[in-house]
Parts: sequence; C-alpha cells; structure tokens
Amino acid sequence: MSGPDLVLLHAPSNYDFRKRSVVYGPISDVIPSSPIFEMYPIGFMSIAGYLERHGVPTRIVNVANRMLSERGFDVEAFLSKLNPVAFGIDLHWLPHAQGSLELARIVKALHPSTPVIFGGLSATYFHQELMQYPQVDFVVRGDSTEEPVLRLMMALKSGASVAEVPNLSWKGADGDVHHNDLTWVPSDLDDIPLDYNYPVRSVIKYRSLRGIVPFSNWLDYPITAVFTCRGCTLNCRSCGGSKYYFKRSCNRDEVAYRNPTMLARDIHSVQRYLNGPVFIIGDIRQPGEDYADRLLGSMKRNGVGGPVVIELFGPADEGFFKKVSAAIPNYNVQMSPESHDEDVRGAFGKRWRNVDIENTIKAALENNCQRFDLFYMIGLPKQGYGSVLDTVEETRRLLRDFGGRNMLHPHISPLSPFIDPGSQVFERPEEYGYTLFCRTLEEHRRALLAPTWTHMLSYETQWLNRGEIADVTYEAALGLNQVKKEHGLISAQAAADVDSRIKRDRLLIEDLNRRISRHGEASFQQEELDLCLAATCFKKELEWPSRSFLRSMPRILWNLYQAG
Ligand code: B12
Ligand code: SF4
Repeated sequence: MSGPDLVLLHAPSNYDFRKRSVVYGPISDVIPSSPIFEMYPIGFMSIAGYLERHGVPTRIVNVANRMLSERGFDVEAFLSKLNPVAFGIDLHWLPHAQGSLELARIVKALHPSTPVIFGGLSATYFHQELMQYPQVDFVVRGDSTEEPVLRLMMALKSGASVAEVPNLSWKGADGDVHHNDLTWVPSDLDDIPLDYNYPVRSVIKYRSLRGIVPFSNWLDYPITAVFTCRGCTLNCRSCGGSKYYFKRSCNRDEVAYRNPTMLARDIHSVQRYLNGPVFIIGDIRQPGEDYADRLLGSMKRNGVGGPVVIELFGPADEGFFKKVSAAIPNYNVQMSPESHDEDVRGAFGKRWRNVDIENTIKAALENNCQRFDLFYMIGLPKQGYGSVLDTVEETRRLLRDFGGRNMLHPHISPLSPFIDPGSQVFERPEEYGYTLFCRTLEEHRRALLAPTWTHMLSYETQWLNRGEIADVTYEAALGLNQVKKEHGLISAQAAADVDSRIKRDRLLIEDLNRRISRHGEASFQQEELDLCLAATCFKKELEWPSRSFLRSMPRILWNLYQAG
C-alpha cells in the first residue's frame, strides 16, 4: 500500500486532556463533540476529496478522537510511522489553539524536514502570529483552500517555488515570512462536492475507522453534514463566521453557494451510504426563495430516505413548511432565538419578533416537522442575570403552548470558551459592552490550560462578569432541567443525574477558587475528575432518532460493490 502524500491531522483542543483534570463545564453541551472538540472541520473532507480527485493521495486522521476513544493510543508512535510529503493541521476553531500547536510541535520533532501546513478560520485570522511558531511552515488562508492546497502540494512534490500559490503564508530560505495575496475566493461551490465515497474508501485503504470518524459517538449516531454555502449574509455580533468576518479576513464580498441541484445530489449520495440524519448547513432560503424551491424540488425528485435537519436564520411561514414537508418526509428544524428578550436579540444582530418565532414553531409543527430545536445563549450584549432566568421561564411557556407532542426541544448554553476572532465583538468589544481577556493567539493558547471553563472564558460583559456568567449558566441549566422534566422531555432519573452533575461542578469551581485565593494552587489532582461528555444535559437530548452505523453496513458494502 503506497502512503498518502498529505496527512490531515485533527488535534484535541487541549493536548494533555488525558493527563490533566479540568472542569470543562458546558462548553460543548449543545454540539455532538465532547469538551475536547474532537470533531474535525468538514473542510477536511472537501480538501481530501478534491486532492484525491487530482491525484494527490490524502489521509484524514482524527488524532483527537483516537486519543479519546483509545486511552492507550500512543500519538508519537503512530505519527513516527507516517512518511507523507506534508502534514496538515487545522486551527479552524480557536479552542484548538493549544492542541493544534502542541500536535504540530510533536510532528516537527519527529519529522523535522516534513512541512507542516496550517489552515482554517482561526489560522486565517492569526496567520501572522502563527508563522512565528517554529513548528508551522505554511498557513493556507481563506474559506476555500482546496485549490491552493493542491497547488502547494504540487509545488512541494516537484520542488517548485511556492511564491505563486494563492492565499499562502510561507517562510523563505532566509527565514523571512511571506504572505501571498488572498485571491482564491471562489464565487460558487460547484467544483467542491462533499464526496462521501472518500471516507468509505479511506477506511478500507488505511484500515482505520476510528481515525476518520468525526466524533466519539458517531458510530452510534452517524449524523453527516452537507453545506449550502461559504460565508454568511448576516452579522451576529460575536460570530467569527459572519459577513463581517468573511469580508475582512477571507476577502469574500459575496456568499458562495453550492448549486441546489448538486446539493440535492450530495444529500442523495450521503443517504446511499448512511441512514443517519443529514444536517444541511446554512439556511436554504439564504440565497433566496428560488434556491430553496429548486433544492426542495430536486430532493423530492431524488427521493429523500432518512431524516434531514434544516436550520433557519430567521422566521419562516406556513407556505415554506408545506414545501419542505412535501419534499422531505422526515425533517427537523433548528433555530437560534438566542434570548426571549427582543432587545437582547436585536443587540446581538437578530431583529426577529417573538410573535414571528412562535408562528414559525406553530407552522412547522403543523406541517409534519418531527422535531424543533431552539437554542438560547448566555453572554449576549444587554443580557443581565435576570434576563437569562427569564429566558428559562419563556421556554416553560413555549413548551406549555407548543410542547404537546414532545417535539419542541429548548437548549441553553454560554458563549464559551472564547469570543470568535474577527467577529465584530472581537474587533470592537467596548462598542458592544464587552471586555476581552485574550487578544492574541498565544493568550488564547494559555487560557486553554486553565483548570476550569470559567477561568478559560476570554471575556465578560458590562452586564455579567466572568463569575456571574458561570453562576447564571448553572442556575439556568438547573431551571431548564426542571422545565424539561415537567414536560416529559427527559425522565426524572435523567433530570436528577444532571442536577447532581451541575452541583458537583459548582462545588469544584468554588473549592478551586478558594484554593487559588489561599495558596495560589490552580490545579486539580488527576484522580479528582473524569472527562464529562456534557455538564448541563445529556448528549442524547441533542439526537434526532437514527440508526447506528452498523445498521448501514449492508448499504455501504453494496454501494462499494456496485462502484467496483
Ligand atoms: C456548521 C458549523 C459547525 C458544525 C460543525 C461542522 C464541521 N464539522 O465543520 C457544529 C454545529 C458541530 C459546530 C461546532 C462548533 N463550532 Co461551528 N460553525 C459552523 C458554521 C455555521 C459553518 C461551518 C462551515 O460551513 N464552514 C465552511 C468552511 C469555511 O469551513 P470548512 O469547509 O470546514 O474548512 C475550509 C477552511 O476553513 C479551510 N480549513 C479548515 N481546516 C483546515 C486545515 C488545513 C490544514 C487547511 C489547509 C485548511 C483548512 O479549508 C477548508 C476547505 O476549503 C460556522 C460559521 C460559518 N459561517 O462558517 C461555525 C463556526 C466555524 N463555528 C464556530 C465555533 C466556535 C464552534 C464551536 C467551538 C462552538 C462550541 N463551543 O461548541 C464548536 C466546535 C466543534 C468541534 N470541533 O468539535 C465558530 C469558529 C470561530 C473560531 N474562529 O473559533 C464559527 C466561525 C461561527 C460560530 N460561532 O458558530 N460548528
Ligand atoms: S451565527 Fe449568525 S452570522 Fe454566524 S454563521 Fe450563523 S447566522 Fe451567520
């Protein structure tokens, strides 16, 4: 078996998570990953698929997931056996600042002459600082790096100059750092399919399933994603994937969309292999109603098998849900009102009225929606302690009015651990009432070494200081836990378990704060803590009904057989 030319590695957020005890709290409670954020960027799949199509063998290794699921997994022994032309490491999400840089340091120590390439939205923002680390040779900037990475790999393989590779930051022989212009900004995504043949073939080729699964629980809950776009038309204040960020950091003036017919084909191709839910990233109405109509029309023609999840960036009416229901027999909706308070929501950048949100929920549930998830956030502009608790009360009211068939699922979590780099809040914190404790990449890297999530938090607001953010998060979680129990969304036993977990976390944080103030001793003993997958709820609460990966095996094998 010939080895890959490029090995893409995904690091845990905190490299030493197996050695150090940390109270991660709720930082990953509303996503499928654990608090070490073992999910790799979906862009790994598009880069790998694109490179393979152009003759550059590429392997994805989810180092974070292997470290998490195989406690004895020896990273250095594993890496030392690889011998690619280059390694790629993502610094897409800033919470990987410590893990990605540490993994790169280890790679460099084992393979001093093999180039290490960084990329992702955080790497793009911090490219200048990143290039100062000795373990980083290249940063490929921007939101669409498939072609620039291909050109870089071609240059590395042939020994040609990299001076013409778009979007690239690189070090010359004299050690000088160069930043080529960020000019590769495709206006559509028609040449970038999400090829689900790739992971299936990769598992067979490299005989490793754990290394490519997106998150630890994926084999039981094989959710997949397809993307409608790169960029966003909206400007949520703390979002590092907003229009503001993409314009300033990725040189993107307009959102790039994937042709709706191709997107429908992507969904169909996923469902040929897997029967887990498919999450369509980006509101399908974002490019206009016509896009949504064409996508839904194609999906209807292709036939949609398993569950599909759509997200809404704003209220929707009955006519929309009728069309969705006609095209997708089993659909679910995600919507993020952020707060029950229209003022707070507006200050965050979403000017939606409560009445429109309620009408949206009603219209969806009356039109065959199987599940409607509502996401609320803590740490918003203009949001005080009482306002957070009022949001919990509002969920009680919504469940009373719309929760009859247990299809409405509210969630609440803090904006944590960091404010997204390049967001409006990050660039102009005072204007939005924020104080930032971390600005540079190095400051964020160090923050990740803190013993609790509250000490990691990179900000506080004029309305809630760091301690209050933690305190009200736990109060709100206790309240919502009770609301969910009252409405039968979780069992009494599950509610009791979450309650005791929250109380344990709070005691640990209080105890640590006491130790810090008395002895300056800011760490836990290893035996004190286990990595808790979720602090304020159960991961199961996020899941849409689905079949496990093993139930998809016959389908996968049949499709591979047919593909020859
Ligand atoms: C869908 C989504 C998710 C999905 C995950 C999808 C996935 N696996 O990628 C879910 C809901 C699970 C999620 C979770 C989180 N997310 Co999110 N997410 C998004 C969203 C809405 C779209 C992502 C997307 O489509 N990206 C498309 C393109 C841009 O990225 P990509 O294809 O993956 O990668 C391309 C480039 O980034 C680059 N690239 C990426 N990695 C690498 C590596 C190398 C070596 C190279 C060369 C290039 C490269 O090349 C790729 C291909 O061209 C964005 C917002 C946005 N508008 O982008 C937020 C966003 C990326 N998420 C964000 C955050 C903070 C998170 C969480 C940390 C939140 C939390 N605390 O729970 C977690 C982390 C999850 C984890 N690692 O386990 C922030 C990141 C800000 C930052 N700079 O840190 C964003 C920008 C906005 C936001 N606040 O939601 N997210
Ligand atoms: S949070 Fe707001 S700005 Fe960011 S990607 Fe979602 S809709 Fe766009």
